[in-house]
Amino acid sequence: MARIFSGIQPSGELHIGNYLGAVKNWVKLQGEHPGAIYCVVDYHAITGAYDPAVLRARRWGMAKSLLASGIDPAQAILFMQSDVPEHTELSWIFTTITPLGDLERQTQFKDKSSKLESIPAGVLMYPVLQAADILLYRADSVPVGEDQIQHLELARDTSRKFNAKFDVAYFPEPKPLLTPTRRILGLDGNAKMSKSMGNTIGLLESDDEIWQKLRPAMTDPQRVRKSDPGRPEVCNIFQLHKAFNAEHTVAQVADQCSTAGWGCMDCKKVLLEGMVQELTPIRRRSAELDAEPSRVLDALADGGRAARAIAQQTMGEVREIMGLSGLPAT
Ligand code: AQP
Repeated sequence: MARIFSGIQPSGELHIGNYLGAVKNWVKLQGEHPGAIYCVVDYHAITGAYDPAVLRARRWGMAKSLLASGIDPAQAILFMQSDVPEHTELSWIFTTITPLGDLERQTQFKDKSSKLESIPAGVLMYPVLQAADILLYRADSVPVGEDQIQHLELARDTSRKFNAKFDVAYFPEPKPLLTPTRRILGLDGNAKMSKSMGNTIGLLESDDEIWQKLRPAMTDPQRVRKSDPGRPEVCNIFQLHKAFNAEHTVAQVADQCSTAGWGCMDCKKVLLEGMVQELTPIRRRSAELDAEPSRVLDALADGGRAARAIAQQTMGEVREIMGLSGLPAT
């Protein structure tokens, strides 16, 4: 059976892009693949400037939001990356087989580094640590959004290089598991919805907060007046309808938009209803966890122990393969 691993950075609040592109799929997969492994990748969230108090709150908030979204510690392993030091150990080993040019070619590195005056080496090494995150559990299936495909290619290359260098068939070649909502755009309708871009809808926002964001959100730019027929296929709001509403509602929205029956505000109100229906149980579970924080801490402690047991076994085998343990042959 496939071994599932995926991670999420505690670099901000869990948003509907993360949820639709990855986390909703994690919840589905945990039922089909007992022992699926999900990680809050806090070491990935420290490559830029940050405030330790904010990071502390975000690590906790991310773990809580994942549990509220439906990650079940009885089915899946949920843990904090920095609780399992083997991630950084394997990452160092992988830096010794990763060509610098492969890292410099990564789109995310080019984007992030172009905005920085001084580039921390961690920004360049990010996909090496990500390869270690996945391969430490010898995972072969990684549920992610579309933006992670290039990083996963690098993880596959790393696996191949390690196996070839030491003439073993030890690491698998991890494949992405994508959803139909693999790339959610931000409310500007241009860039990817992203924690760092401020164009998100948080999973725990109230109905009113969501509405205040939906009201000005970009629709079909050619639809100037309510009487202009819209083009659902180019409208970001329509894409969100497909993610949050049932097929018959989506069909009605498409019809009303393209015949100018509804204006964009009417359409956004129907979207709000669909979102509220999906997000209300998540917010309720989050409030329950706020009232009982030990449930989050216990889940992370149990998950950390289970993850570490697998990680230690892998590292024992890796050290053996690499000549980093044992006595010389006589
Ligand atoms: N807009 C998106 N649409 C679909 N999937 C998305 N994911 C992120 N944004 C979208 C997926 O969510 C998972 C966790 O992502 P991450 O937090 O580890 O990294 P990210 O992709 O860099 O997320 P953000 O929100 O854009 O964070 P920042 O701004 O900190 O860089 C991944 O599976 C990702 O594909």
